Formats: sequence, structure tokens, C-alpha cells
Amino acid sequence: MATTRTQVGIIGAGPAGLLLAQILDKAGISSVVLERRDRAYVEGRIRAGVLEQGTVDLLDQAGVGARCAREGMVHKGIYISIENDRRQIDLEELTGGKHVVVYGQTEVTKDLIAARIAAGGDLRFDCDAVTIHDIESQHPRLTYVAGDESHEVICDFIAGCDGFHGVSRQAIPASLQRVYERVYPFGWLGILAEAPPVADELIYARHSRGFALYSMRSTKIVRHYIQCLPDTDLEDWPDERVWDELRLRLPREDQHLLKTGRVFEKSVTPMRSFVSEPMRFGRLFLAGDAGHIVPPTGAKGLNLAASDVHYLSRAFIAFYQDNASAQLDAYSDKALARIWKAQRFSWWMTSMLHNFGPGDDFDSRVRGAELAYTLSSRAAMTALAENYVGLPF
Ligand code: RFL
Ligand code: PHB
Repeated sequence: MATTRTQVGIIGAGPAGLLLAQILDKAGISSVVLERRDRAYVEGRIRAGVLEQGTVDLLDQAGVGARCAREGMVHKGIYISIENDRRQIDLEELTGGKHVVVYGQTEVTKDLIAARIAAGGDLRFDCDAVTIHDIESQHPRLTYVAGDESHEVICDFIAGCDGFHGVSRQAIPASLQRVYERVYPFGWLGILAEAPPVADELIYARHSRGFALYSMRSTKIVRHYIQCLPDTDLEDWPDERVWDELRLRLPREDQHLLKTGRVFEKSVTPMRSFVSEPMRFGRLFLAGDAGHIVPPTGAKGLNLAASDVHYLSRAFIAFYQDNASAQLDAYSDKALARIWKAQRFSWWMTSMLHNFGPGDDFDSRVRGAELAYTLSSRAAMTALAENYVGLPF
């Protein structure tokens, strides 16, 4: 068995794990990142697209913000459409100058991996059967298998950054865990395609046929989504059918602007809200999707991973620099306070914008009225804008 010693053992090389390793490294704290998949898989995974300013600032502070600053697209507003009629929410005007940046999570991940490798960081791909041991002791351990060899990493702390399907959350005894969950009766069918964006900003569309979102990755690549059934078979959705549906749900004035193009990715994402409390057990700390999931309507998942990492990295730095563990003790409560606000916002956006299907007539009218009210009231629009650009860390 090959043994390594480190200060923080990190499970998962998604944005949470990589960013944590990068920030700790800047503060002189050692870490080992163990990732189940190979590098190409991790770098190819298509996910989020909207970064809050706080996330962009954190990437900057971690020394990985340069490409995002060059290539990221600043979005000063969003459009919301109701049955083909669109309205603008001017984020900058409503929030006193704040905006979001459209820059793919795939690119964030590539930038972080390149930075970890350039810094000589210990980042290990293809780690099978990662297992957590002795989390209630002073020296928890991680074991895993790579090729034919067994490995062991002895740490001071473990950061569980292994996403919703990882092993970290399962290491917390069920009797000490409280889970809050809502599964929605729909998913999103998403495409990436070679086509110009429909509009200058993202369009969130409520429509009787179902929700649609018109997003982008660059001036040449679009990322569009349509609401679908959670068990949708992609075989039933040839590209033409997706484009037709996207056109029908667009604001009237934009319908002639929808350009089709080669679709090079198509997938279905189920929608859920999920929180597991607390986010700490012994010397194990959860961060990102390992502890919580939001439906993507509010664009909050990646940004929450970033705010968790901000709190957790500060707590580790206080521990190693000042021998103070108060911030580690406060981590779970502090992170959860922000997580629940983002949960509320994501649930609210999801409920106002989606079609919940038959048998829901009263609630559907109330949600429609809520959206119409939100768009008619400066106070309500300000609340939406404030949450969309991101609450402070
Ligand atoms: P990740 O990205 O899932 O990374 C976890 C990593 O852990 C690895 N892993 C393991 N490694 C070792 N051993 C094991 N047993 C392991 N099990 C898992 C995995 O391979 C992976 O590399 O979690 P992290 O780092 O917490 O990051 C969270 C974000 O990825 C997620 O919240 C966002 O993608 C959510 N999200 C969005 N967030 C936003 O902020 N803005 C958006 O616009 C946005 N849009 C989206 C989204 C998520 C989507 N999908 C596909 C769920 C749009 C979609 C469609
Ligand atoms: C995306 O571009 O993938 C995206 C944008 C906004 C969202 C969710 C996803 O709310």
C-alpha cells in the first residue's frame, strides 16, 4: 500500500474540490485531490454557465480568473417571457451596478485543472473505490485503488466535494443527518449547438407548452433548454423537434432570430431541491453538490459550491495559521444559511416558470400571477435581481 500524508484530503475534482485545493495551496496548506473519473471526462462534462460576481472574484483571488476575464460575457440583465411576451430585468440598474458573467463550468474546470498542474498540485484521476476511514479521529484516512495498486492518504481533515452521487455524504451516520428534498415532476432537455445566441441576454420563458431557457457559451455556441418529462427518451427528440419546440416557446419578437445549427450535445437533467444537514461530521466537511442540489432555474449550483469553498477555505486557513477552530465549528451553519436562501430562490424561480401539468390549475394560476406581479413591481423585480446576481458571501 502506497501511503501519502497531507493536511486536507479532498474527494472530487469538480469545481468545489479543485477550487478548494487551489485556495489552500495559495495559503501554504497541502492537499491531495482524489477523482474517480479521468481528466478528459471531467473536462468534457457540460453543466452550468452563469457565474455570480462573488464566484468570479473568488476565481480571481485563487489566481484562475484570467481567461474568464477575457472570454466571459458580462450580462447586465435577463429577459423573462410569459406566453411569448418578453420583459427585461435590468440587473445592473436594480442592484446598483451588479451583473453576472456567462462562462461555462467546463471552462472553469479546465482553468482550475491547468492551475493545479502548473503549481505541482497533487491531483489524482482514475481513483476507484475511494473510502473514508476514522473521521472521528485526529487523523482520518482515505483509501482507494488505482490500477492494481491500493493507496492510502492520511490527513488532518477530509473535504467531501464529490457531488450528489459521491461517497462523502454517506459517511455521515444516517441518525445524525437530516435530509430535505423535493423532486419536481419534470426535467430539462438541454442542447449545445453551433448557432448564434437569440438575444443579447438569457431568456427565461414561461409557456403553456412548458418552460424554455435560451442561453449561450459564446457568440457562436448556444446552450438551450426545454422543459420535458423526467423520463424523456432522447430518441423521441430528434434535433428538428427540439428546434421547433424552442421556437414555439420564444418571445414573439425573437422567433425569427432563432438560428438552428449542428447540435453536438443533448441530455436530460432531472430537477430536484435537496439539502443534507449538517455539512460536517467529525473531521469530514461537505462542500458543493455533495451537500445540496438546487434546480438549475436560478443558476445557483456552481455558485453555491464556490461560496461553500470560500467559507471552508477560510476556516482551514484560520485553523492552520492561528490554531483557531471556531470557524471550522461554525462552517456548517454559516454555509447552510446562504444555501437555504439560494434554495428558496431556485424553488421560487422554478415554480413561477414551469408548467406543473394537469390537476394543478389553481396553483398554476397563482404562480402565473406571481410572475406577472414580479414583473410589474420594481420592489419585486429588485428582489429577483438581488438574488440572481448573488447574495453576499
Ligand atoms: P461536481 O461538479 O458534481 O463534482 C464532483 C466530482 O466528484 C467526483 N466524484 C468522485 N470522486 C472520487 N470518488 C467518488 N466516489 C466520487 N464520486 C464523485 C465526480 O466525478 C466529480 O468530478 O460537484 P461540485 O464540485 O460540488 O460542483 C457543483 C456543480 O457542478 C453544480 O452545482 C452545477 O453544475 C449546477 N448547475 C448550475 N450551477 C450554476 O451555478 N449555474 C448554472 O447556470 C447551472 N446550470 C447546473 C446547470 C447543473 C446542470 N446539471 C447537468 C446538473 C445546468 C445543468 C443542466
Ligand atoms: C446555462 O447556460 O447552462 C444555464 C444558464 C442559466 C441557468 C441554468 C443554466 O439558470
